[in-house]
Amino acid sequence: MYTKLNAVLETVDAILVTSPHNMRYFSGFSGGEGAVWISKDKRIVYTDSRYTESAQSEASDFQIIETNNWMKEVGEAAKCNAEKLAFEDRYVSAAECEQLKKSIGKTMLAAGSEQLEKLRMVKTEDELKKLRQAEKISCRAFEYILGVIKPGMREIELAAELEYYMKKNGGEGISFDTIAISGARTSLPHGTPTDKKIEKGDFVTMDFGCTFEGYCADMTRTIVVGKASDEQKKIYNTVKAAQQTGLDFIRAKVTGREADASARAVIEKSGCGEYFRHSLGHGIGILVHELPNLSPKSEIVLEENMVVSCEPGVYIPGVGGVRIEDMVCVKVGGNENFTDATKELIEL
Ligand SMILES: [Mn+2]
Repeated sequence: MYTKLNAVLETVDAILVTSPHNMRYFSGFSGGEGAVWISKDKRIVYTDSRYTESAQSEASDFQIIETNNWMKEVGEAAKCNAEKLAFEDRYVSAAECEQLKKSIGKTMLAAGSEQLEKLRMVKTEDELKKLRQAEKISCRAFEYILGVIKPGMREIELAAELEYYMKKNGGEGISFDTIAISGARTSLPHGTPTDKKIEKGDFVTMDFGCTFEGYCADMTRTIVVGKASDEQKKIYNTVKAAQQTGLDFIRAKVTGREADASARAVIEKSGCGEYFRHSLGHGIGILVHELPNLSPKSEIVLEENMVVSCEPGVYIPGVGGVRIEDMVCVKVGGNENFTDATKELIEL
């Protein structure tokens, strides 16, 4: 992936990568501690003795320098080799930035986070395989959990069951803290699971995903425990129709804003517009939230092999909410949906 940085190296002499996810993406090194230096003629992983061996095998195209003070080493390299050094301005703390400035002397720093993030938007076939697999394991976890959910079960148990299943079935970790909420609490778009017991008649919303070889899954389903009321059916069907409209719209050459608007129009028409207050979706890769955003402000034009979520929701305070989320790969003229779990209203 470091070859993707050639475009950035037209504008700066070297790039300093320090966030764990970008170190892994651009060099292969997954230890997360240290720094990666990439210039036209040098590729270096700086890390300490705990990671030397894994760095050597994971970042085989890179020189590995074992050090307890990478900041000092980078400073020396910058002084000799770089007038202008791009760094991850969104991940370096103010204190580290001060230290870095002292260490590199007259070398100028250039903000690089946004450029680096944009390089990750279009996925390779290998990345798509990993994302597909992560989502597949997560979909199987959803099917498993349908046989487990019962009135009296606590939200936190439900979250634990989902995570346990995913790790037992090929997931290496979780993409983010599992959301499993029930009843009126489903009006909280990002509510965290509590010891509230699931009751008959509750909506249950589960937003979750595992990681597979460093790549994140992300999906959401809402079900009803017991018979759905007419109001619950109405909310569910509105969100389902909006989600389908978004899925039918997402393709190469449309903007994130247009994709968002397509699904939002369906919810607005139903009279629930004020209850859909987040954006339609986001990019997914080594981070569960990355570019491009599908939001009213996003002018990014979608390209083939970007991977995005499509996740409209309606959340009515005091009543409850529904979100349905799939993860799709943008194609010319349409998209490939990685999420194969049913969206029929499930009444358990
Ligand atoms: Mn999501």
